[in-house]
Order: sequence, then structure tokens, then C-alpha cells
Amino acid sequence: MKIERAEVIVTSPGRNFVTLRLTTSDGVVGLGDGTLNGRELAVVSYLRDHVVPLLVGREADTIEDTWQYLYRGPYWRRGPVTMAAIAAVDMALWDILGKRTGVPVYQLLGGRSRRGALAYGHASGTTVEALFTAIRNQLDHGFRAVRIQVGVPGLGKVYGVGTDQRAGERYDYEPAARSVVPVEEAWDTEAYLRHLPTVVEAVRAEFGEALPLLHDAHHRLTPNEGAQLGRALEPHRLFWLEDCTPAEDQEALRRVRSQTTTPLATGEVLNSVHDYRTLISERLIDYVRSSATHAGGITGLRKILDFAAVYGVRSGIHGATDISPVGMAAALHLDIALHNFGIQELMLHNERTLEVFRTSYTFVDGLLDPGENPGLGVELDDEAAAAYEYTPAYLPVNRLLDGTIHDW
Ligand code: KDG
Ligand code: MG
Repeated sequence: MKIERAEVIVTSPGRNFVTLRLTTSDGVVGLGDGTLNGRELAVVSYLRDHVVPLLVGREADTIEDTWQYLYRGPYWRRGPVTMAAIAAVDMALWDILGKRTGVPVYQLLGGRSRRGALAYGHASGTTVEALFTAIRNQLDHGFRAVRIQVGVPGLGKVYGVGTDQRAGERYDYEPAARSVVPVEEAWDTEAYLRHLPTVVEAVRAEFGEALPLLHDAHHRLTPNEGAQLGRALEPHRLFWLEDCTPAEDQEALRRVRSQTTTPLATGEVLNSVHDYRTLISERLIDYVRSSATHAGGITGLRKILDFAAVYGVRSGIHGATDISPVGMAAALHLDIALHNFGIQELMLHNERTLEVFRTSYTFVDGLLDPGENPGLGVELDDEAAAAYEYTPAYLPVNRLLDGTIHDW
């Protein structure tokens, strides 16, 4: 069956999402997520101007061939814009194949390997007390694993730390501010390194040894600082320390790895198996953080995770709110099917987003499940989508106290 129509839909129900909708000549519709936070329109142009004209008239069920055609064909390979555009096409084709064969995509990936996918939620606070409240809220919401981020004394707003919650409130933090230029935040690594281990210790004392705790350093440390932090956190047994050093520098994690047994995760900004060669083959990480949305879809991410499986490295798929419900569904089908699943990030989408994207995945007792609907299991409501126009929004920029632009 051939692809007859390809439409790029931009909607902004609280944040911007880029969705590709493919329709076959027999009327089957597939959706794909190509959202690239803060650079959404670059993917829109890549898709509309350079990909859509190639798709119309192609066979819908040649998924691997279409992936290779879009990856190898244009000469310019990899990069977040290209790989998000390929992801959108790839997910839509898996969605179509699932609908045409009448099965959820995970069945096409080899079937169910587990009852559900353990998810971790976000908890943050400007103070330790506020963090405790946020953790309790997430536990009450059903999470069985929690990422903890905390304010640093002497600094203002810190990325990853939302407004302090009251007891019972739902976590609703959107770090991409709606504005034509990014806001700027100040950063002090020494203050962070002094503070964080005391906070993790306090969390362990309050919530016990068994709760899986995760932390994200957002690429801000040097290899030696990463090693120091990993060692300092070792007694508190983190589930993982994420992105301690800038992810594109694969060798940086050699130093960290040789100095600490704290498990390491990286990769939400990586988009190809080649970005992981050293990280995986030298076993420098424990978890792969790429999303299906930024790493060439189900096909692209599966290539990375199959390579990881050879080295005993597991998945920890990126699931922040800038992954649309379509991208989240794609992740969940992989989570359920692949043997080397580790954990799945889940930042819950707001109600407006769930009006636009009607999902069938579930979150029960801390476990996510993609559901049994054929395909990916997500439908797009055109009318709801049209009500939310694209609005520029950016993640913050990070500067050291002397004004130097810093990694993050
Ligand atoms: O677009 C970037 C965000 O999704 C990212 O900064 C969130 O680090 C993040 C995480 O681990 O979810
Ligand atoms: Mg992260």
C-alpha cells in the first residue's frame, strides 16, 4: 500500500509539538513525533520541504528501506533535526503497519517481554523540605522511582527545579519558557557539589534505602567533578547519575567510570548508534537515554538498544514533556518488547495535550503499558490541535557566576 498524503501538524497545548501524519491509499493513518524542543520549526521545514515530497507514492510497509533512504540517501547524516524528522516518518510507518495488521506495535517488535515498564517521575524543590513534599506527591501518584533535583543555596532558579509544590499537588513543570529569547540562569558547580550529597543523604534518611532515586546533572561537570560527585553519592546508592559530563565527549566518562561505581546514564541529546560506540563498547554507561523522537524513531532507537544489549547496557528512554504522546507511545512499545529494558522516564502531559493527543497507554502501580490498540495507540484530534498555535519557547541558557556560558 502506498503513502498518499503526508501532513506536518504543529500544535502548542502548553508546549510545541511537531507531528507527521501519513495516510495510505487505503485510508490508514499513521502518526509520528518530530518534536525538537526549542528548534521545532527547523524540523517542520526539513519535513515539509525535503521529506514529504519523497514520501508520497512510496510503499508504506518498507520501514527499514525508508529509514535507510532518509538516513543514507541525502548524504548529510545524523544530527538532531535530521534524526527527529526521520523519527516522525518511522513512527508513522510503524503505526500504519500495526493498524493494517491489527496488532499493537510491540507485537511487531517481538511481543511482550514484561508485564509493564517501570517509570520514574520527577520531584524537585528549592529546599530539602519542598523536595520531600514533591517526592511524597509523586509516591502518592503511584510512582515507584523518583528523579530528585534541588535548588542550590546562593543560586537563583536552577534548571530542573520547578515551583515548590503543596502536599497533594500534581507535578507540572515546564522548563521551556514561552519567549522569543531564552531566559538565562546562573550556575556555580562548587556550590552544587557541596550541596547535592547532603540532600541525597537526607532523602535516603527520610524515604529509606529501597526507593530508586535518580539525579540529572545536565552535562555541567568536568570528568573530574563527575568522578567526585559519583564517589560522594556512592553510599546513597542512586539508580543512576545522569549526564554528569557533556554527552558528545564520550571519552569524558572514562575518568568518571574508573573512579566510581555509581551507575551512569547519558544520551538524551545523542541521536545515532555512532554517538554511543565508545560509551557502550567500553561499558562506560549503564543506561541509554535517547528517545525514539530524537534518535530516528523506533528503528533508529532499536539499533542503539540492540547494540547496547550486547554489552549489558540497558534502556532509560527520555520521556520529558517535550516528547509528545506519540513519541511516548513509541518508547513504550520498545520498553515492553526489548529484553534490555531498564526504566522509562515519565513526565505527565497536561490535560490540554491529552485532549489533542488521545492516548491508550496506561500508568498503573508505577508501571507503564502501551495498551492493546493496533499501531501506536494514539489519535490526533485536529480541532483541538488547531486551537493551540505555535509559540516560540526555549530552554534556559546557563552561565557561570562570572557570565561565561556554561555546558548544560
Ligand atoms: O528538551 C530537553 C529536556 O527534555 C531535558 O532537559 C529534560 O533532562 C531532561 C530529562 O532528563 O528529562
Ligand atoms: Mg536529562
